[in-house]
Amino acid sequence: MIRDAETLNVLIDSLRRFVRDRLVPREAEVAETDEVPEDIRAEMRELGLFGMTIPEQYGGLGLTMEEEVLACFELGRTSPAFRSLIGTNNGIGSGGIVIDGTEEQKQKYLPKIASGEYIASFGLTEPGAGSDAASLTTTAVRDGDHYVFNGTKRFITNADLASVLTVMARTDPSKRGAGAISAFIVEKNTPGVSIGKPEKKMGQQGAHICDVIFENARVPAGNLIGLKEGVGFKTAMKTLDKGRLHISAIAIGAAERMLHDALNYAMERKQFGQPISDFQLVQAMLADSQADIYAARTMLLDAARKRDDKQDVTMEASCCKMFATEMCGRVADRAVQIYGGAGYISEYGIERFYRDVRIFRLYEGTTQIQQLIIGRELKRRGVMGW
Ligand code: COS
Repeated sequence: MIRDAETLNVLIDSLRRFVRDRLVPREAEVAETDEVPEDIRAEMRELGLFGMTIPEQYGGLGLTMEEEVLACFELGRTSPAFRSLIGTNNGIGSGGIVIDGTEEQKQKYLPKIASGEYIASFGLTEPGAGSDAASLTTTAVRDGDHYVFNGTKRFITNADLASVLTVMARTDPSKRGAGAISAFIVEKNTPGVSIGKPEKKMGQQGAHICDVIFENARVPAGNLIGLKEGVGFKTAMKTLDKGRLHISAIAIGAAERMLHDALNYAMERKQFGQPISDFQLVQAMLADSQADIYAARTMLLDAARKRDDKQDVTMEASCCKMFATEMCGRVADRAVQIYGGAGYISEYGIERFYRDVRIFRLYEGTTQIQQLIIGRELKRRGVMGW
């Protein structure tokens, strides 16, 4: 749903210029320094990018899902590390509070997340609980007006920069499974919360992931999201349904950028006396990529509109996440192929994208988890309603 086309066009236009003129020229620097520089962060705050999806009454732009997807197509067209900095505030880091938080929790945290004063992270994954998220073992045991946290979260995006984290923990350690999991807002400066060193990764330098360790950390009972125990796994899954649409849009933006770069390269690079873009085998790779991107864009916009229409999009979100991220991987591979030997050399930039986009098929649920969810939903819903 687009609320006001004119206002949205202004936003999309300024995002396009910001990405093209301010972010793209800094890509190599961010990869080299492993950091998004402060002047860029400040510009992101000024543009309201930390609060794109947070409702307007809490200081955000309140974008609908369709609007968010259109904005993310633009943001996706540069190194994913830039998007990662604002990604958790707009998605999994704030989603639990937006979807299931109490009014008091929203008023306390969302304005600071929307302005970028706070970075928000999402703590679901653990050393022993990745795809099988419901097997998590971090505990949060009630003790008077507090819950006492113990355990370790792993690969937590932006944890080193975060002020607050949405953390899923087991409030009834005697019970296994999803029903004993609750979601909390944890302030990082809580005594007993510590952050590990950023991991060395295959790509996306400038975006950090770290362990978060809880050792008898006492979190106020008022920070239990929605003040309801036992529904934290559902909060996490609802947050991920939306997050998967967001990641799909970023993957599509990245694929567009790689196709743009590969096309330009193919039109300039001459072999056998002519630009390689004149060769039909190169055109086939360009054409397959364009058709792939078009298909992903179309399906994602459809899913986003369905979500805005309050329909259940669990299956559609998984279809989009699976198709868009696998598609992005195919486009990355073809782009490197079109560059030939230069595709393997750092200074051409395409090998960096090739590495950067590999994570899209892993985080917020691997392709195999998306297949599992689609399979389950198909069994539940059927295909044609007969
Ligand atoms: N929206 C709302 N509720 C949901 C839901 C969704 N999308 N998905 C599951 N639930 C509910 C179920 O309805 C069930 O509720 P009841 O107990 O009341 O029936 C409960 O949550 C448990 O769900 P389920 O039985 O499906 O859990 P499983 O452990 O079998 O599997 C999967 C869930 C595999 C789908 C889940 O663990 C998953 O998505 N794993 C990947 C995690 C992930 O993306 N990690 C990335 C880390 S974040 S970067």
